[in-house]
Amino acid sequence: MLRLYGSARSRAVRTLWMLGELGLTYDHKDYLPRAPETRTPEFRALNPNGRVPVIDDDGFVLSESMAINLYLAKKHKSPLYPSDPRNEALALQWSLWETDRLDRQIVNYVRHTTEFPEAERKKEVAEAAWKEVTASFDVLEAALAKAEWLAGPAFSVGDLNVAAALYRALAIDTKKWPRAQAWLHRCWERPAAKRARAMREGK
Ligand SMILES: N[C@@H](CCC(=O)N[C@@H](CS)C(=O)NCC(=O)O)C(=O)O
Repeated sequence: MLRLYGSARSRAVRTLWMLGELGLTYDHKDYLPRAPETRTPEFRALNPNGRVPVIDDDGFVLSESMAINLYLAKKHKSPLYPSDPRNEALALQWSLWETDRLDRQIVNYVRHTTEFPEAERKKEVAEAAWKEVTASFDVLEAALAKAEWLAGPAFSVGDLNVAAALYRALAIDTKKWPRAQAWLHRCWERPAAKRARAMREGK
């Protein structure tokens, strides 16, 4: 049995999107980040980092949202997993790039401009984060000027991983990067993406 630990209101939304693309059935432990259930010895045994998402696939335990999606797509021989080694490498490249260049940066930017209560917002954190977000969007824009998708001729796990991680970018002004904006919306228009988004937004 496949089990997913992690609420849609966490990076587990990325896994939920992939599970939807693959049409898999799974047991969902809908744990919020830092919820008491993630502080138990049982959960720590699954992920010593105490973070979500984590999957348990018939005893194979895996954390890190990007790795989980790459694993699931490959294991289930999904067309979303590039068969060409170069496109496979590009899917890895973009997943790792996002984790390094955008993941925390976009979260910090949105938290410190809108999500946190005003008293907790730090202008200098938001500004530093925005600098990195804009530089990364420039990179994405340039890549999408050369190709419609990030890792080959069609939508793939590379696009899914980056677009899913950019959930918060759906709510910010990205018109300075028209190709990246259009690509992001193309990705999130997919039925599995819409379902994951609805779970996150409680619809
Ligand atoms: N790089 C990890 C990050 C996981 C992560 O930071 N998850 C957050 C929720 S989105 C969490 O569980 N935080 C709990 C904590 O900070 O203790 C991934 O992509 O899976």
